[in-house]
Amino acid sequence: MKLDYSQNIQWFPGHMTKAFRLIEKEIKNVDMVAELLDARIPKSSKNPELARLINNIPHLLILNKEDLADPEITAQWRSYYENKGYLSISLDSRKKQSLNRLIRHITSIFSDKLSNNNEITPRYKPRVMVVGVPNVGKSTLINSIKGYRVAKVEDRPGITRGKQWVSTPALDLMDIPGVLWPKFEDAKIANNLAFTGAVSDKTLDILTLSLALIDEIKISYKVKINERYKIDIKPSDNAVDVINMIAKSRGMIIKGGEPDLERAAFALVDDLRKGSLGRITFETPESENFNDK
Ligand SMILES: Nc1nc2c(ncn2[C@@H]2O[C@H](COP(=O)(O)OP(=O)(O)OP(=O)(O)O)[C@@H](O)[C@H]2O)c(=O)[nH]1
Ligand SMILES: [Mg+2]
Repeated sequence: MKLDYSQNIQWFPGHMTKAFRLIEKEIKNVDMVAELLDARIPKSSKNPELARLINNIPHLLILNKEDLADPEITAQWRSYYENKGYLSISLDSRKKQSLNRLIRHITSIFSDKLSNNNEITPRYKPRVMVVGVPNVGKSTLINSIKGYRVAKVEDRPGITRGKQWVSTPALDLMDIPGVLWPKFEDAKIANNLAFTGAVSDKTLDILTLSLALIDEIKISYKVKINERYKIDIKPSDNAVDVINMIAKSRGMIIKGGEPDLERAAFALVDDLRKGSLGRITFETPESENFNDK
């Protein structure tokens, strides 16, 4: 039996309303929106409100952190979105090769305007707004395109707090704070965003989150969990059994000899986020049936 490990995640603090208004206001000053999705959750990390704001400018979906996601499923998501009329690319925004591909991709979209550049008219440079959920890698991408650090990056959500234009030889990029949206369809989306680090851990109960995580991956990624923690999950084991097994196997014990489930939970969530469990994707286009542009 699958238990319900959803928790009431508080994920729309005041600064997000501000960030969303910033997008609304600035969208008329750009030629294109590049929306970063987390390749492990290409549905849950896609902003359902954004399409409404984008009129007649290209909307590129960048499936970022591809190094952490299952490559076959990433390819399926790209075709899924391209069939719906989006432009798409997948990458690891920390890598130079990825960025060269991205710059070529964007400049090809504006090839008409770029070919009109000549010595008399000023060089045309596409202005790109980089949006996405907190912690998805927007500032990392911008720093990589720039070639050195111009935007603050940390492995927790909520780092960028205001708008910043960054000018590079090929593109002008706008870095903005990460945004989530006030409404969400179900607890699964909230959990997916929390697993991958888009929601501040301060608002989460990590043990509850780890149980939901185990429930999501204990069948499809059983081998990876078994290998990582040197355990042997049986079909009858529930999430609580599994977190107990991880704690015991890792020698995480509290006074009185009981397994330290809290510590095991932190280790599991941390391993997932760092990629130590291997490449894991939480949703496939077939498993989803959602209304989209
Ligand atoms: N594995 C992996 N990690 C990445 C990738 N891109 C970014 N990161 C990491 O993700 C974390 C968050 O990156 P940021 O660039 O600060 O994310 P952001 O979207 O600007 O976050 P906010 O400003 O909080 O909205 C950092 O630890 C980055 O090193 C990627 O492609 N792969
Ligand atoms: Mg940032």
